[in-house]
Amino acid sequence: MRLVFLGPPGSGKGTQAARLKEHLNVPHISTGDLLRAEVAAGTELGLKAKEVMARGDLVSDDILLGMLESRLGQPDVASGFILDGYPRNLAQAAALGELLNKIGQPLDVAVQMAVGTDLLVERIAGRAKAEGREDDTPEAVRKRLQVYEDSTAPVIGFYGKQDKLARVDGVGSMDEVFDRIVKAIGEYAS
Ligand code: B4P
Repeated sequence: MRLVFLGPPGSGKGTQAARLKEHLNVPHISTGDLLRAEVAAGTELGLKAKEVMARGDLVSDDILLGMLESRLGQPDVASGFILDGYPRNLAQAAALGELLNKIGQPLDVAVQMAVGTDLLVERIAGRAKAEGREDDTPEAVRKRLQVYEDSTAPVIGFYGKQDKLARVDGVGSMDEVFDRIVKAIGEYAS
C-alpha cells in the first residue's frame, strides 16, 4: 500500500506511521526524521535545514524533493510505503504526484489526522519535556501550527478532489486511533 499521512504537528502522524509500518510491512519514510538525521550528521543539507526547522518553518521544496527522490528510488519501496510529513504544501503535493507517476507507484490514500489545537499543544508540550526537540518550544510550535494552516491544510482538498482522502479522528488512545486508521484505509488497499 502507498499512503501519505497529513495532519498538524502533534496529530500523531509519526506515532501512528511507526505502528502502521509493522502492520502493512512497508517502509516508513518520515521527512522530519530524514532531515533530523542530516542535522545530526552535520551535512551541508543539515546545516541549511537546522535553523529553518528550529524556528518552525518549512525547509525548501527543492531540498525536500531531492531527498525524497533518492529515498523513493530505493528497492524496499517496491512493496509500498508510508510517507509521513510530506507533502506539506500544494507544490510538494504536485511534485509527489509527478514523482510517483514516473516510478509507476501511484498513491492509494492520504490519511488526514484530525485533532483540535488545544490537544496538539498539550501533546507537544509533553514531548518537549520528554525529548527536548529543538522545534518543540512554545514559539516554534505556534509557528508550526500557523504554517500548517497556511500551507499544509490546502493539501487536504487536493487529495479530496482525487477521491483519495480518508479522514481519521485522532483523539483517543494510541490503540483507538490505530484501529480507526486500519479500518479507514481498508477500502483503499491496492
Ligand atoms: P515532523 O518531524 O514531521 O514533525 P511533526 O509535524 O511534529 O510530527 P510528528 O510526526 O513528529 O509528531 P506526532 O504527531 O506523531 O517535522 C518537523 C520539521 O521538519 C517541520 O517543522 C519542518 O521544518 C521540517 N519538515 C519535515 N517535512 C518537511 C517537508 N515536507 N517540507 C518542508 N519541511 C519539512 O506526535 C507528537 C506527540 O504526540 C508525541 O509525543 C506523541 O507521543 C504524542 N501522541 C501521538 N498520538 C497520541 C495519542 N493518541 N494520545 C496521546 N499522545 C499522542
